[in-house]
Parts: sequence; structure tokens; C-alpha cells
Amino acid sequence: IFAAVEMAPRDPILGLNEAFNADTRSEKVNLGVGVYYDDNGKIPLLGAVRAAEKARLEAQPPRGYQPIEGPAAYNGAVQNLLFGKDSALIANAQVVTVEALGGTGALKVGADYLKRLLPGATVYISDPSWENHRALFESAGFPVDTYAYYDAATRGVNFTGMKTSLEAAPAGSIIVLHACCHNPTGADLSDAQWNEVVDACRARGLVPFLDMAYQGFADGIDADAVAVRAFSASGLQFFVSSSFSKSFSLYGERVGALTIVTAGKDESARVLSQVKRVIRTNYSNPPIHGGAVVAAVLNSAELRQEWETELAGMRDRIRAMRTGLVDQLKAAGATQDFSFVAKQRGMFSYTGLSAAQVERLRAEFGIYAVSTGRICLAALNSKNIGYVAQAIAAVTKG
Ligand code: PLP
Ligand code: TYF
Repeated sequence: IFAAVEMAPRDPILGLNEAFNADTRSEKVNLGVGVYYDDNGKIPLLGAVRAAEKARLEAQPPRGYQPIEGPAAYNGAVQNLLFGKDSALIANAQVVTVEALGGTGALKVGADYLKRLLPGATVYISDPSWENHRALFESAGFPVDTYAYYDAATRGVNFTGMKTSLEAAPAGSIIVLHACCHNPTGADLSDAQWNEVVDACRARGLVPFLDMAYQGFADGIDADAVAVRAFSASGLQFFVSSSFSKSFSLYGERVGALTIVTAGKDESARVLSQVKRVIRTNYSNPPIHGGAVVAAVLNSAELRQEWETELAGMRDRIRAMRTGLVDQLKAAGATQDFSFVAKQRGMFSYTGLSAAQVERLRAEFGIYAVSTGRICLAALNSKNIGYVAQAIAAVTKG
């Protein structure tokens, strides 16, 4: 039965890890995958997470099945992060949240449910977007198109183009929006532009699906929820996927959530019953550990404060790497102006490096980046930043 099976293409980002791991050069740097490393090049174990894990271990809780939708303590904490704890939507029971296997799992459960709800819809993702968005919605059975987003000339958002795309999308189309820290460009919408996107979704009858994978990595927990809050105030129904992979440094624990805003309590109950059916036929119910840790941190005043401080530390370190890279590129004699790197937000920068320049970085310097020119700033540190700046200056000269 396997004789005619073809080799599937590798994930362009995760595939880079394999090549990086096989590289024997000691000076090698992996700017490919979107993971936050500390200044020692290590994935941090946050102090708040360590404390919550220690308490769990000591309590020796039983390992029964979880509710299909995950524990209420977790789902409620996710809602508070997204909407603010005093949100009228929460008070009105207009919010349905289910725990999911990371942000990816939340997108997939949402996509599978949407396919049942709107089988004829087209999904629109930003041009460009996270590689997995297209594959994920296609695998749920949707045709996937793009809306204009990035403007290479300004290295910002082509907002006129984006609005034109949204206004041309057929009613009932699903619009996947990066809630903050756009992956891969680092270019986000302004608060005023979010309000215009809300208006366009309302006018065209579009179904917004906000992907929140980096809450707290740009300006702060509430500041980074601006898009979610704009949609919350609109009276529209919409979807949100949350990921705690980055903000809690819990990548491999697979902690995320899918949240759906409905028109009211009765709708919420019916929607939840359908989403639970999707989950039940996929993996039945979520694993315990990651969600329990996140809920314990978010629901304890003390641990939450510790987490917020640690999150701010990650955010500030990335910012310092952005300005540091701009300065060191200048010092290394780069002929190009890289000041835009300091203005982009989140973990990534679309550097404008060509595929050929990215290949030179790998071959000559052991520096790995995505062939689109995306680099992860959170992989830079005080030891490798000078080396990376020298290398980028070298391949972009002339
Ligand atoms: N969405 C975006 C935009 C991402 O960059 C990522 C990155 O990992 C995800 C979703 C997936 O998150 P997770 O690793 O929690 O599945
Ligand atoms: O964009 C990134 O690098 C992160 C990590 O299939 C990632 O979002 C990349 C690819 C993928 C899953 C996660």
C-alpha cells in the first residue's frame, strides 16, 4: 500500500531546524524558527511556570479525563486575557472558549467547525502569512486566497490594498487576521486601522478569525489585545485562536485555546456543543499539564505578577536586540538602511534579504534564516549579535 507514496514537502521553517542541527560549525546561529531564546541562547523555563509545576507535582493530582472543552479555570483565564476581566461579552455569556493543542490546534478545531458551519466559504489569509495558515485551512477543506498586506517599499502594511481586498471578498468569507506581532513581517495595523477592518468586516458580512500567538510580545497584554477589543466592541461574531507557546515558553506542552464570540447565551450553548463534537472526534479531550500550569499562574495574583514581569523581560530583550542589530549593522559598514528593524513588532523581521543572500548566510556563516528573508530577533543575544550583523552587512554590500 505504500509503494506509490510520494515524499511530502518539509515544513519550510521546521525543516530548517534539521539542517541547523546537522551543521557542525560552532559559530552557527538559528534565526529560522520562531522561538524565544534567552541571552544564553536557551529556551527559558519561566519562574512562574516552575512554581506552578512544583505545586502541581507536590499535590499529586489524579489523572482522570478532562472535560472535552478543558477546565473552566483555564478557559475563564483565557477569556480574561483576551477581553479584559470586566468585559460585557463575558458577563453576557457571549463567549465560548475551549482548550486546544496550541495555537495550531485552536486554528484546526476552529477551521473544522467552520467547515461544517460555512461549507462553501473561501478563507483569506494575509499576503504573506505564517506558512501553516494556508495548509491548515486547506486541510480543513477550504479554498484559501490572500488579501493584500505587506508593502515591501515601506516595509509596513499596504492598508489601502488590504481594505480593497476585504471589500472585494464575497460575503461569508473567513478572514484570518494576525491579532498582533504579524508573522512573518513584523508589520502591525494601527488602532485606527483595526477599527476600519472591523467596519469592512461588518459591511461585507465577513467572518473574522483572529490569530493571537504573541500576546504580550509587542507592547503588553492589554495593548496587544487591541484587535480583539475592537472586534469585541463591534457587536460582530468572530473567532480567536490563542497560543501560550511563546508567552509562557511552553512550546512542547501544546497549550492554546479557541474562543468564539456569539450573539448570546443560548447561541453559546449550541455553538459549544458543536465544537465539542469536533474535539471529541479528533482527540477527545485535552492533556492536563500545560493548561493546568497556565491556569494556576493566571489565577494566582502572585504568580501572575511574576509572569507579567518575565513576559516584559522577554519583550524588552527582543526590543534591545532590534535596536542593537540596527546599531551593529551600521557599525559593520552596512550600505543599506536597516532602521526599519527597530520599528517592526514581535519576534520577526522581514529583512528584505533575498533567497540568494539567505543562502550565503547559511553557506558562508552558518546563519540560518527563512528563504523569504524572515529572521527571528529572539534568537539574537549579546554573544552572537555582532557576528550576525557582520554577516548580514557582508551579504548585503554592493
Ligand atoms: N499562529 C501564528 C501566527 C504563529 O506564528 C504560530 C507559531 O507557532 C502559531 C499560530 C502556532 O502556535 P503553536 O505553536 O502554539 O501551535
Ligand atoms: O513561524 C514560526 O517560526 C513559529 C513556529 O509549522 C512554527 O510559528 C513554525 C512552523 C510550524 C509550526 C510552528
